[in-house]
Amino acid sequence: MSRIAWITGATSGFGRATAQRFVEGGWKVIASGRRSERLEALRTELGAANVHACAFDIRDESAMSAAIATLPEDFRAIDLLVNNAGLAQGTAPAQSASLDDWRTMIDTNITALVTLTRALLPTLIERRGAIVNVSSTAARYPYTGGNVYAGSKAFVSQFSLNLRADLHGTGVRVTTLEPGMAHTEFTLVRTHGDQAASDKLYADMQPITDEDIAQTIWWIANLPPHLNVNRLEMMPTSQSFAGFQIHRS
Ligand code: NDP
Ligand code: 8X3
Repeated sequence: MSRIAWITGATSGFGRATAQRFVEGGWKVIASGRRSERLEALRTELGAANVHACAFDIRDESAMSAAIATLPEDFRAIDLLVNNAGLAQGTAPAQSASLDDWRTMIDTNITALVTLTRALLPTLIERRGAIVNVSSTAARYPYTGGNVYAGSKAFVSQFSLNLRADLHGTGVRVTTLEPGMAHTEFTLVRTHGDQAASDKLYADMQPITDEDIAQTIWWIANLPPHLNVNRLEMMPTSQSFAGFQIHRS
């Protein structure tokens, strides 16, 4: 019988590539996101029997509950939750950032993630399943303009490690995946649709691809059950670290 993964943010980037990888590997996928036409296209591409499309805003708790309650019988035994849906909004420093942007990131990257996780934990425990939470290098390495986005990812990383502690003895595995720069719609979303800014960021270097992430999540999820990857940080070779900044008067 096929194993089942719920992949959030499956309309684009990491989530879509991960859905493709898992169906290719014989799993069935619950694909969620707001853009229903993209979910339907994915379902057509990967086969209606393999994909259940769930179009809802992940910040809407009642829509999430309805999506869970109306899962088809053959998509209920969830073995893997990939908490991938998320976003950055803005790059302004804290003192001039938009509070609306901050709230959107907190509601999506933190509140929605913990809400879905809490709702699916009984099933995941019953199935001795797994959770992969998509965090970021921003969780660990501060940069100007990272503020609430980076803070939200630090939450995701620390929540993942604490989930591991709480789930001790249940057989449920939890991993926090912390990628660096990857070429998806991420920067387009972060800049509120500035294609030139997105193109410029990824120019003349080789970012991580969504397929790289899909292969990594596939590897994590298909390790033998006695192995748990706690935290996996990855970067493009062409990205590394810079020094501290110093203000001189
Ligand atoms: P994309 O913008 O390509 O994909 C983001 C996905 O999240 C989309 O499918 C989007 O679906 C979904 N999403 C966002 N907001 C909501 C919402 N309110 N309700 C439901 N779904 C939502 O970016 P990535 O693939 O790059 O991002 C995936 C994850 O990876 C994010 O958590 C991001 O923070 C993280 N990440 C990205 C990196 C990068 O450099 N690209 C590096 C490190 C981490 P829709 O808009 O249809 O709702
Ligand atoms: C996305 C990577 O460096 O833009 O999480 O924060 S970064």
